[in-house]
Amino acid sequence: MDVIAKNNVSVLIGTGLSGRSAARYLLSVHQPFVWLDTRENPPGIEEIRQEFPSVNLELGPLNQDTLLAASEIIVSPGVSVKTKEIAAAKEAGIEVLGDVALFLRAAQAPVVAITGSNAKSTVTSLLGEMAADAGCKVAVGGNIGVPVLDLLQQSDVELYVLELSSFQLETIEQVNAEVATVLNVSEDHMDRYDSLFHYHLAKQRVYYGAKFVVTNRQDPLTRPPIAEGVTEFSFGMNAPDRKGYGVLQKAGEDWLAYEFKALMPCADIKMPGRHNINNALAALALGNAVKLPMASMLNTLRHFKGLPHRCEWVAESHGVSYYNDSKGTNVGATLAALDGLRSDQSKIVLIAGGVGKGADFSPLKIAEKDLRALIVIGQDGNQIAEVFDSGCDIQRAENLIDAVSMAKALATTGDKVLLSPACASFDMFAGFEQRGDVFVKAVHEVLA
Ligand code: UMA
Ligand code: ADP
Repeated sequence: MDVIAKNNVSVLIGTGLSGRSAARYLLSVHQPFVWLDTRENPPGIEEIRQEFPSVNLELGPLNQDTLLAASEIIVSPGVSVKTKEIAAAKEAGIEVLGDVALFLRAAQAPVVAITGSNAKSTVTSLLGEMAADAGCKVAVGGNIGVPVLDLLQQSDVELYVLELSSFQLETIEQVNAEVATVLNVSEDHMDRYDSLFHYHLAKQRVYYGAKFVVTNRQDPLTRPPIAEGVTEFSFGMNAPDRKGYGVLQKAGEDWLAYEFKALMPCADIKMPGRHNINNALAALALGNAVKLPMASMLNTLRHFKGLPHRCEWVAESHGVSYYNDSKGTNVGATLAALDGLRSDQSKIVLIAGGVGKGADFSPLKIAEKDLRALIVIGQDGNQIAEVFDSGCDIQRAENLIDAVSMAKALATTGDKVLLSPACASFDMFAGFEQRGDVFVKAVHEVLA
């Protein structure tokens, strides 16, 4: 340990977005570091060499001696802390942390910490918009795509709204958020976690040190293990109870409500799909905890139309609407999208498939009654097809343009065509954005 203290050289692992952001931060605070990436030739390495000419880079399999000589190890979220060499360094007493922990050490404003298997980006952006609309100087970042350390460059920030993934939470001891939430928990990243239990444990870390917590009444896995001394608000699509946000009936209409008070008709929410009512309620609960004015938050709900690739309305033709939910990358997300768009009067043609990440697709079976047809694509599409028997028409497409043409032929007036793959996209696309863009283009081409 003495040697470690004398060296005072950090090791940074990962040359991706967060790694680069951390490297800039370490240089700005004059902290010496060695920069590692487990890949011999990580993407963008030439630009990195140009931007950081003075940094010592070690590429390829992790060198145990380099790690054991570190004063601390800063690990990018894409690299598991269970990696043999990192685990051994931790065992030897070296602190292992991530860019979010570095950020939390330096941040000077309250933090809203948002995690969950699904809806993180939607709720994070919505809350960011609510805060900005209320005149608060807010900085939004994290897993949503803006590395947290970049947020420190913004001046006079009054509130940080952070989307945190389970990967990021693995490397934080205490988040100490003003308010923290686990929005929902369903299976994801089973290629990185031993079980749902371990994934759930990582998510629960968001609550460590929180002043307020926001939980989902309809998902017990979102409850913190011990909530003593912490004020808990809840949200859910059912009638709210004490400190609860939920849905009440008023004059035959569904209204957003807090405790017994109806706030606004759900129909006034601009975001599409019933599942977004739940997201609106979660954002209201978080906003309330950081004292955003209710009237202003409700106004935001009237104009915030949601993020692209999340149940995004694309087009309508012959009474059939097309939705792009390319961000539906796991079973829970696709179930929420199907439930959000379902109606007793019509059916859904679902386009699904891609890289399954070791998921169990059987929960999708519950939606069979709502499906006009299932069109599978990609590497693990057939695994999804196996879940359904004769309840709906099942076809296989080799690409999205064929899938959309098939969907058009199968849908009847009033139906919805939904791309919500329940899978990652990397077998066919660079990411969910590209998959969604290709789908949107295919819809316009097929309908032209
Ligand atoms: N990698 C290696 N060796 C390394 C470092 C990385 O093989 O030494 C690989 C990883 O396994 C991964 C890829 O490189 O496949 C990128 O990993 P990274 O840690 O460098 O990722 P960043 O570019 O820094 O982006 C990360 C988040 N990525 C991951 O957690 C994988 C981004 O979330 C996040 O937006 C960004 O930091 C800024 O905070 C993306 C994501 O997919 C959107 N997140 C997962 C999700 O949402 O499901 C958790
Ligand atoms: P994340 O950042 O957690 O991936 P997003 O807001 O990007 O979350 O939404 C991803 C997908 O999750 C959406 O495309 C939709 O399929 C699904 N989704 C949205 N809201 C919910 C919800 N409340 N519960 C479960 N799934 C949801």
